[in-house]
Amino acid sequence: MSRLRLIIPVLVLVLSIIGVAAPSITSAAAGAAAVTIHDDGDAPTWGYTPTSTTVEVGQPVIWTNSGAFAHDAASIDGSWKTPLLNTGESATVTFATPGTFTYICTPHPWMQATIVVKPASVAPAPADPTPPAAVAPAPADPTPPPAAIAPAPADPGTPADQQTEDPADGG
Ligand SMILES: [Cu+2]
Repeated sequence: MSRLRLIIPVLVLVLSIIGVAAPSITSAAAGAAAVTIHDDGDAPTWGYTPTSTTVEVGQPVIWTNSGAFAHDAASIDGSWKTPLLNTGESATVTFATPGTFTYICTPHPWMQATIVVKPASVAPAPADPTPPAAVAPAPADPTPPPAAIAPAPADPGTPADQQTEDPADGG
């Protein structure tokens, strides 16, 4: 019984951990690619990080201006352009067709980087998947304990009380 007394609290603990600490990973921009706009240092070093970003069709790209000046991202073929972003602002562009787009910052055209858009490889995941059913924990020890070893029966051939005459007695 001492074993059961140990297993039950452990099971309760495991279940509570599963229930409380199950990670719920939710992100508004799930799957988005992030590009940081920076303008620290000399102007010629201003730019985008990373300088080449690869996404799939339908996967958003988010530009965030971490610099002190206003910047944008504008495709040199004119097909798309973000608003002018002030410090801390961001803009999202989602590409509907594959292609390679070199883009620049309109006020600072030496700032340049590339977006590569590939065809979508898989069907988009559902927006709100139902959470998976909780998995019941496996029993701690599924094998039954070995059968108790029955005590050997008392030897029936041994007389319980054998009286012997002591020949020395009264001789
Ligand atoms: Cu700029």
